[in-house]
Amino acid sequence: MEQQTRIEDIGKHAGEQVTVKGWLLRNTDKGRLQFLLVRDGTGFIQCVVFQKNVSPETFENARKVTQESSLIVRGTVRAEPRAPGGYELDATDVEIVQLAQDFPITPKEHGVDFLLDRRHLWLRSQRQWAIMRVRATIIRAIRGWLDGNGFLNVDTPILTPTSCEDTSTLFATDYFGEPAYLTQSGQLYSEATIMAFGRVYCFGPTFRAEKSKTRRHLTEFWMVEPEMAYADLDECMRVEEEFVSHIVQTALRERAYELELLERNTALLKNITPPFPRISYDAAVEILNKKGVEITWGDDFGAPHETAIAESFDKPVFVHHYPAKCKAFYMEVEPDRPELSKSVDLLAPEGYGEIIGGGERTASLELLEQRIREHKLPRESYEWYLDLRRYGSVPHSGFGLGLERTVAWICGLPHIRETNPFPRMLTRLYP
Ligand code: NSS
Repeated sequence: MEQQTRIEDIGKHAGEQVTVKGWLLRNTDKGRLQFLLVRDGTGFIQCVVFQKNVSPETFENARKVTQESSLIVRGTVRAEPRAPGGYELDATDVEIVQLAQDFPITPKEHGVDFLLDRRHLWLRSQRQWAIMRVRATIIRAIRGWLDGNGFLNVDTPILTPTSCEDTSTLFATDYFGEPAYLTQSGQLYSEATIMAFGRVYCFGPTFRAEKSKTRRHLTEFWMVEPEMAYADLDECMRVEEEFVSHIVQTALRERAYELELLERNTALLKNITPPFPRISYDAAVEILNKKGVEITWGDDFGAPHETAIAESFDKPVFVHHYPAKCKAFYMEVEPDRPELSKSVDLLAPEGYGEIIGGGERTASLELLEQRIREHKLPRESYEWYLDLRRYGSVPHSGFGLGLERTVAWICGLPHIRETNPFPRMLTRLYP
């Protein structure tokens, strides 16, 4: 096949003849001049087709090519400071690979359900392109930071016999006559692998049958979960702030063009550097009381609470020491105040809410057995997990960062649905 130049690399070929293989995003007809905005997956370039410089066949192709037709354009790269990427292509040849008819997503406004039904086509838009490129960079930043800071990637199963979080959000399936559940979190398994490898992380899809329709919930989302042996709650927060700052700064550095396309106010993100403010649950309740947001001590925070707390800070804020009764069974307790757990959530600014949940895990066998009873969990299924407290139990901590919520925040998106290539929600399993 004829070699193609990626639009991303077009700047290296100024003045040269190149071949671009892609699709037509849109065109402008100026009579003897045709402007074709072409995308190839790596970027966008305006191709200028001037009637007097090309064959009649090429000019006719440029005139008749429709939105989302696949095409090959040959021409010379010209620096053009006013063009978005800084370059244009003076076309000498336009070849149509397939002429698309009536592409359903036009530049006019469409409703979100219309677009989600056509997600397989919607992904081709400039905005979705930008979001997925930021997402991929965030994934690379996540792995890069963990790999470079002593964490070993040890993945955990997706089909599991038990729950890790709230049993009411389990997706059940039939495993050769036995019930099995899609994983809600790899945490319990990572607690096993740290005893073999010290510091680990798992990173993959997780599932929750969330019955509520919100801007922050998917039923299938990706979570990265670092877990650390010999680490307390303080160390957990220290790692989180370094980790999140690295992710944000990498996205700013490597995806400036995409964030500009998304019209993201990046000044707010430049500020995301360690340390992050830390407040206790008690102090958070005080902030809410002062602001007149209704809350009873002991209740978990919902989205409006999280937004109100985060408004007082211009960086993500740690809220630690939640009441034990609003957190999962595995949380360590605070010895001086046993009604509190050694838990910590990280709340993102600008109303994005909780992006990380985590904390210190119960090290004691007796307390864990008691919690399993209190939460009415089937003890047999957790026997292996109890072994971790029987054989060399140590203080340990970890956390889970929701990829899609992080992408929504960094891209400045109003809803989580655009952060996943094919989002799964309460009323959506298609396409
Ligand atoms: O339920 S979490 O708060 N915590 C855990 O699952 C722990 N087992 C993680 C750990 O310590 N290893 O979920 C963690 C994060 C949360 O802060 C969100 O960012 C994200 O996972 N999350 C979600 N994102 C999108 N949709 C849904 N439904 C969702 N639920 C949690």
